[in-house]
Amino acid sequence: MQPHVTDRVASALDGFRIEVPSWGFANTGTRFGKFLQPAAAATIDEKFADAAQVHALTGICPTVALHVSWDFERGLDSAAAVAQLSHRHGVAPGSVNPNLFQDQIYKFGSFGNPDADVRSRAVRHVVDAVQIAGRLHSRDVALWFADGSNYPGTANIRMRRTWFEEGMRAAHSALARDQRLLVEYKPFEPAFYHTDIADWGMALLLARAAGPQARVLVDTGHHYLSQNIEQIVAWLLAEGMLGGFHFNDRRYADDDLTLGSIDPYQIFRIFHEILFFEHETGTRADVAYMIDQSHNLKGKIEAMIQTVTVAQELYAKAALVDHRRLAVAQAASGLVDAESLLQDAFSTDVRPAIREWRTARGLPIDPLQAFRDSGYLERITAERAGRSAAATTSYA
Ligand code: RM4
Ligand code: MN
Ligand code: MN
Repeated sequence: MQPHVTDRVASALDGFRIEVPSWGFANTGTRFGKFLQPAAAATIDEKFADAAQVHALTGICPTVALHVSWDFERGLDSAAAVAQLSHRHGVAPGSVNPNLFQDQIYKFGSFGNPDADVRSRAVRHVVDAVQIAGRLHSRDVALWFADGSNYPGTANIRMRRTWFEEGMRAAHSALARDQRLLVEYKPFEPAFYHTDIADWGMALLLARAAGPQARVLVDTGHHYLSQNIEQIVAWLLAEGMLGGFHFNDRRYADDDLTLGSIDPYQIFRIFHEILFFEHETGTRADVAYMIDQSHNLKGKIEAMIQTVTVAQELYAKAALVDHRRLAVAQAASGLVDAESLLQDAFSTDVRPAIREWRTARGLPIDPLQAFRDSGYLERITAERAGRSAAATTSYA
């Protein structure tokens, strides 16, 4: 391996962290059913334990995203216990995600519900989430809304937009100075006619309306097919409004497939836009990298380790793009030269450099193999089998 490749990969990876989702360790399913795994985590204690394995083996996942209704049994009153557990397992609480989509009261929406009482309960839930985040020293509260309608004419789209603005402002006003509100968008599902925050433009406008500490969250699965996600990323960076990512891959829509399993070049291009921005501005993009995947068929911890290593590889490849030469080629409209700089970086095998990086930091060179050798899966399978199959700690 050329020394400059090893060095560039190493310095890129030193600055790369990615957050794992608590719900990715729990039993989840499709609309049609769940296929239960005996090793699935059913409690927040077990989720932290599993996340800690991923962090111990990869070294780059120190935080865990939490969902309020799945991880905090007694809401704010559970915060101290959750903090204690995370401390015991050596991983920290990450983004806090309110659940505004599963309670019966949200049948016709949360922030966009025509019933003012439901709207204010939804806002209260978000304010609780902000307070939970405060107790846990978590910076980000990430909002995803299932709000929308299924049939034309059934919802006042403009009115709901106004209610959303009101809700966002109320939520923002609960933030401490160092906290952020991240606004996620999604074109459809569960609503199939209109979704209140359907795309990045709507999320951007609502984040602006919310206040100065709100940003947009890009979930890679939440786009129409063939949409140019890296362009959205570039625009949000230029606007100073990119807050973070929920990474996953998809073939069709919000499929929650393993990152890079379908289109690794897409993720590479996203990372490239961020690193190119950082090179040009001489700043570090303040972006939270998070995984949002729930594995129904793959082993959950294995899938998470696989995801983290793929993310690392794609980030390392993107760090190999020669920005100076790219700027020259772009300025001269040297199309083939410019494109080749991306392709060359993408086709570089960075795995030897990553192995060196791991060795130098005392990490296993093959985290997946190390996990298989550790006996952890066998141990939790035996411990967790036969209990809590029905525990609702995630969706479906
Ligand atoms: C949604 C969205 C949210 C996640 C839920 C569980 O599709 O991606 O980020 O919190 O799923
Ligand atoms: Mn998401
Ligand atoms: Mn999703």
